[in-house]
Amino acid sequence: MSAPWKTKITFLDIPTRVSNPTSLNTWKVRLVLNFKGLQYETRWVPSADIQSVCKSLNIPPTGTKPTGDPHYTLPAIIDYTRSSSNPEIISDSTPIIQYLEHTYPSPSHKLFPAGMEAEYRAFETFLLQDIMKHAPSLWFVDTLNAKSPRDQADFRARIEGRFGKKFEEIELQGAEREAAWKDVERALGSLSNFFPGGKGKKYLTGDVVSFPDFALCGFLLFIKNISPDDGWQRIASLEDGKWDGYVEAFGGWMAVDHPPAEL
Ligand SMILES: N[C@@H](CCC(=O)N[C@@H](CS)C(=O)NCC(=O)O)C(=O)O
Repeated sequence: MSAPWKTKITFLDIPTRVSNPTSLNTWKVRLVLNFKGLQYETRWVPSADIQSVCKSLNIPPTGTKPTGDPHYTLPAIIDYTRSSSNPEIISDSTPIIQYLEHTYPSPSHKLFPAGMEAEYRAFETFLLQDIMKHAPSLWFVDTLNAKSPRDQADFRARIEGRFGKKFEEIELQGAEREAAWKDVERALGSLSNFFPGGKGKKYLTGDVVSFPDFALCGFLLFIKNISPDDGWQRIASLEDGKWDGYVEAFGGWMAVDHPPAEL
């Protein structure tokens, strides 16, 4: 879908040492930027620099750390389209997508069809709580390995501080790991309960893409990019390759405008 807007948007994403970005939250926004055909330029910000860069650009924090300090995260966008001196500055993936949808709507395609708000919110909570709760147990080592050497040191120190144990001891092994995977598979298998109208269709809610699809595809791209030979193989083998086909349906919206500089 190509848009009539000539936008000037800076999109802040996190570089990795694998061939693609890996953050599910930044993918969610990048997919929407591409889907809407908006012009943007990626600014690559190593995760160790997120706080300092966000502060310097007046990007608001998205939460509060357990210490009470503000928590800065990516994605964020700075939209200079309407004003180069007073741009719109937005953080947090869902508010960013709501802003993009409101500011650059398509007359023929609503990402948030009316009346679906409660389902969408419940779905986001489900994705974060029922699936991403397993990230430390199943995917932290792959996440660490995908980061640049400097970000690896930063991530390791933060995670070990938060969990109070060595990084390598956080992931589950053996039967416990298998049980966690089974729970992820169960959760993925139950997705159609949220959107019964999408059963057997191309996207979650039916034949056209809508907001929850970008969130789900962001998660699937996270796994596909951090663990192409293990985690992704496992997900891709479910339900006769359903998730592989699902991600393929986003192929046109996965472009990365320019790669990160040498890490
Ligand atoms: N609620 C935020 C969460 C974003 C988030 O957690 N981003 C991660 C990357 S996937 C991040 O920036 N982490 C940096 C940090 O925790 O210091 C959103 O949906 O955008």
